[in-house]
Amino acid sequence: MKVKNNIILALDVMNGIEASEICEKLTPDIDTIKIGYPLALAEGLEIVETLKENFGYKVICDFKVADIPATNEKICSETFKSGADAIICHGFVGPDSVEACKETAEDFGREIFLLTEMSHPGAKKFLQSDADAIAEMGVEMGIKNYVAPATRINRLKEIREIVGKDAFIISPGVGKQGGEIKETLQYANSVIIGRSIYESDNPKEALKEFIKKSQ
Ligand code: NUP
Repeated sequence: MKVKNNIILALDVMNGIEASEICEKLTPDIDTIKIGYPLALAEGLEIVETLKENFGYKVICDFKVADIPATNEKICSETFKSGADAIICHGFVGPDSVEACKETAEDFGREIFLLTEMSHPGAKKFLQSDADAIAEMGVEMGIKNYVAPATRINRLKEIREIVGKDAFIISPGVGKQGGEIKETLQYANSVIIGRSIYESDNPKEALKEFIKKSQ
């Protein structure tokens, strides 16, 4: 996946009108959007097609898929049917569950991102101790795309070492969660930024500032 300016916008606003208003301000500096449960539950999955048609974005659905294989397959199918270019899946559920996501993505000609360690403080409690093994599993399974935290740069670096230089890592946690864009982009291919942009009084300026800082 190629991401303009190496910044993916996390569009966690609660309605389609607000989403469109923000997108209008940020185009053309952004070409990839991540939506999650907040906007998908508020507006329905049709929001994916709306964003793609109106703005030409690539859309990643952050549904953190974490169920048994049969259910993962259904979740991924519905998501790809909506037009999503990629879906984020949890790794802790194990290889069979992840394989179901991977195979469904291949059937649709789309992509999955494997979530390793999360960016919030609570991820240290359970997820961190298994994150390296999750990344190793991804490599063994031939997965090319990963999500790893901007909030713990040493962990991001370690996960990069495991997945290798050709893997594509997207990294949330820049801005509101405390991560720095330039440092993060030393190890990640793209950052994911939400509130620091869409909650800003001037989202366009906030985005431009991140682009400047990233250089
Ligand atoms: O580990 C993760 N941390 C994280 O923040 C995995 C994620 N998918 N996210 C998502 O990234 C989170 O749900 C939100 O959509 C975005 C970060 O947004 P913000 O903290 O920049 O507002």
